Amino acid sequence: MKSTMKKLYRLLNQRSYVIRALVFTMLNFGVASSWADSVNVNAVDKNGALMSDVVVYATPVGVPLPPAEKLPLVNIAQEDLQFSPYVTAVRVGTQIKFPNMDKMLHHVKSFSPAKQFESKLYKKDTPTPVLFDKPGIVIIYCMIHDWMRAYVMVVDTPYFAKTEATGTVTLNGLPSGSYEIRAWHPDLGTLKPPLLQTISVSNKSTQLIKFNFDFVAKKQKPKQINSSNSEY
Ligand SMILES: [Cu+2]
Repeated sequence: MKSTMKKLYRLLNQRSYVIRALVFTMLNFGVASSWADSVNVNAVDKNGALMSDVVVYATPVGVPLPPAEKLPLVNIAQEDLQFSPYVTAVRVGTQIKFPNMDKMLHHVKSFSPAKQFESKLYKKDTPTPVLFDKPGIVIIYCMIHDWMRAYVMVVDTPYFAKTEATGTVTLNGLPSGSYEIRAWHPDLGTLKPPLLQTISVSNKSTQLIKFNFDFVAKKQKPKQINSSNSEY
């Protein structure tokens, strides 16, 4: 493969514009088709059941991260007296807004070292989005409804995803190389590190890896009052 590449690069130095254009196209095709790969990840609990709300992220080893692209504005709503979604994964530098879809007030607050913030009692006036500028786990509370929780995993890599009910995610577009793949679920808490596997991604391969958590995930806490009971 390497000697073929060398020949191609040598051809690039030729004078003929046509040959140069052709070789350039071949090289670009090679980059797109065989130098970027995907990793399929399964997350299962103690009983072997597939797990949702698992954040999976890949960090390249010994290679700088690609520069941050324009990051999307992310939403975590308060809806029917719950945060939705319950778990969110974002790259460092992402802004998140917290719209209130309910008819009552919420008071959103985080005490987490990775991001402390507070948006006091509000209804329709969505506060200014919050910038998540450090990696780490951020737990978000409502100071009025004590069962309400949201978790934000802020990661320093563009390669991340969250499992839905299928318990599976695919990380796409990983350039060849070594990666640390981590899997995190809110029930690990903030003290236990994410589960970790190191893998090597190479040409035209789709890796399949599995993370086994040693617990059964608790459900998002149910709301504890009837929304019509309270002004709040
Ligand atoms: Cu609330």
